[in-house]
Amino acid sequence: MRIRLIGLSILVAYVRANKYNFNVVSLTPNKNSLCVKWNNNVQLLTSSIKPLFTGTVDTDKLDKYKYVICNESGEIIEEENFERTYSEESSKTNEVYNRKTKKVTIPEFPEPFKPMFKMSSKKFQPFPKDTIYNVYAECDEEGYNNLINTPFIEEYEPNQLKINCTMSIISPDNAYKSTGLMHLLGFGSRRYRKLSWSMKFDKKFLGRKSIKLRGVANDPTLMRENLSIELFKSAGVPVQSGTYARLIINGDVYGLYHMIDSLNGNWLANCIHGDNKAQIGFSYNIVSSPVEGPYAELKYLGDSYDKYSTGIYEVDEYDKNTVKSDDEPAKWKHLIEFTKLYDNWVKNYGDDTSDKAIEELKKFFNIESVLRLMAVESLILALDNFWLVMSNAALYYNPERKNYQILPFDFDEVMSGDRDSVLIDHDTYMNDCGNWAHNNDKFFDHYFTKNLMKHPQIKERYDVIIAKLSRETYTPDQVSFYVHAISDLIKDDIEWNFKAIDNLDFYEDGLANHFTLKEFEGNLDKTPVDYDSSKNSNDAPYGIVQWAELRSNGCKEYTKSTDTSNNSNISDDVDISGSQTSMAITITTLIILAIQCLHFILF
Ligand SMILES: *[C@@H]1O[C@H](CO)[C@@H](O)[C@H](O)[C@H]1NC(C)=O
Ligand SMILES: *[C@@H]1O[C@H](CO)[C@@H](O)[C@H](O)[C@H]1NC(C)=O
Ligand SMILES: *[C@@H]1O[C@H](CO)[C@@H](O)[C@H](O)[C@H]1NC(C)=O
Ligand SMILES: *[C@@H]1O[C@H](CO)[C@@H](O)[C@H](O)[C@H]1NC(C)=O
Ligand SMILES: CC(=O)N[C@H]1CO[C@H](CO)[C@@H](O)[C@@H]1O
Repeated sequence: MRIRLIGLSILVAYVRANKYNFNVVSLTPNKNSLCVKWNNNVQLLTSSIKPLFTGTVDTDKLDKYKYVICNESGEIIEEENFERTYSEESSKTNEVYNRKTKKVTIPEFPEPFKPMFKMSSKKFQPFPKDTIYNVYAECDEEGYNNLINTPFIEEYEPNQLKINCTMSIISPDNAYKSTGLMHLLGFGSRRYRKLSWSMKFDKKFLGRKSIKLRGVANDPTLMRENLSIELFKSAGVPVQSGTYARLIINGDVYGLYHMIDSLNGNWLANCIHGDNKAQIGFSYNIVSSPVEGPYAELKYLGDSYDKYSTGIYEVDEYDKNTVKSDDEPAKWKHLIEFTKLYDNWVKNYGDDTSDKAIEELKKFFNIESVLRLMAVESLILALDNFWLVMSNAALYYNPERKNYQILPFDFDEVMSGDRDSVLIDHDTYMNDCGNWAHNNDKFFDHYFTKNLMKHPQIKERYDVIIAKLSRETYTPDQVSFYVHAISDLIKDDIEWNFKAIDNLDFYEDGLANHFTLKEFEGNLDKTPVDYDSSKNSNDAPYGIVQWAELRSNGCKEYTKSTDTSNNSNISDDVDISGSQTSMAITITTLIILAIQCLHFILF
């Protein structure tokens, strides 16, 4: 009898009390708690990894619910403005307060050329496509206050302080936490109050040791840098992957950020060489100061490293197994070698239009890769990058191929027309997709790119590349399709993002923008955002689709008689898909076949 009673009570409990799990990210985690509300019940959630709050509700039936901001005793302060429906799926997902959980398909751009690099490895994959991350940091208070109040120590001297932080990154299906260091990024970007940050982790995040959080504060669409990177990728140019993230540091809510990989040794090993343990080579940042100069022109300046270490180049990565950190000559060796090789090539083959000139250049330089890079820069009209001003790019010595290549980064002055740059001819640039960057020699003579493009075969290959990109990839239709898909993903965060600036009560002379949701939407398509000094520091003279239309039409016109039937790479025609295993399988198959033949002949 006793046994039966227990059995019955278990049965009753089983029928009546179900468990419902809730996981939700707070966007005000330092101020208040979160609760879940259903029917007329409210239950407090708890947080072990901020800003994620979790909890389990025991009740017989729960269908509709909401998250609410509440205080520690469960008193409601604010409610979400929509109702959610409970499902198996929602119980396993980290949801976000006041953001609908949605699935968005982000389209890919056509890739008209042969891939040249792995771009990822087993341990280092591009970020998942339809995710917005939630990044939260608690940093050493004193160091943090120092950075946000004085991003520049002197007028042109960036504050390089590194601060200790505990960082967590919450995605729909994961909650990550690590200690590490943070510092401020960039030069131009630290003029904005919506500061850009670097995070270095003690424990890897998705195979990464560090990430950059870029504020993209000057862009009403927050998409120009994302789109630029996707275009480089579609052309097969190795470039850092990215995604979007909401950022909160020490309770300061910064808004929506572009979270991207940093160009470092780990990225080089995984994305150029396709293996997290690969030996890496040497990378040098190319740093010019437009418009007065000095410019890093990749000119040979003699064999002494101190001619190069004047600020126009920076040694970024080198093989730490073979080179000691204080061995300056060894660290600079490859930059000097490259400029010398190129100098010799210009002297010996500068006026040689035969194929021999190309054969010789190919021996030490990845021509194909730089031409693809220049074609993309041309389409987006990159005002602060390699071709126009020799900046925001790196020269990399690739030890696997034993040649040099150019790697691009930082695209925050793109798709906004010529902005009256004195380096560009305002009247002709729109339809000029070959010489637009070589229009003004007054400030520097574009020694590197001019000598490259002087060769008819190289120019011809460049024309094929830009002809194909402007017809197949960077078309108004493809671009429109792409930006609207991203808009579906981030639209609900846009107003929150633009308003966040008013709650950052530091760095008062930092530049600030107050774009609106309407401006965001219009500027995706064909509506410019005019300059309004009463609320903004920036304008956006072309919509993204509008720019794609004007520029791709200009480049189509420019290449209207280009024959694109020969789409062969001019250099580095390697096959990166075939792995060693498939090679081994082929060899085994051949051996088996040979044995069978022998067998047939002999018996
Ligand atoms: C929560 O709010 C209620 C109503 O405002 C207040 O009485 C209570 O003290 C608050 N509890 C806490 C822990 O702040
Ligand atoms: C960070 O914390 C570690 C350990 O507490 C300490 O040794 C180090 O000096 C700190 N670094 C900074 C930049 O404050
Ligand atoms: C651009 O955003 C989309 C949507 O989040 C993402 O799938 C893609 O990886 C992003 N690309 C970059 C370079 O940030
Ligand atoms: C095709 O173009 C490549 C690269 O420019 C060149 O090396 C090759 O000779 C061309 N092939 C033909 C058949 O013209
Ligand atoms: C995709 C593509 O066109 N790849 C070509 C690269 O160049 C070689 C010859 O130089 C061709 O065989 C490949 O087909």
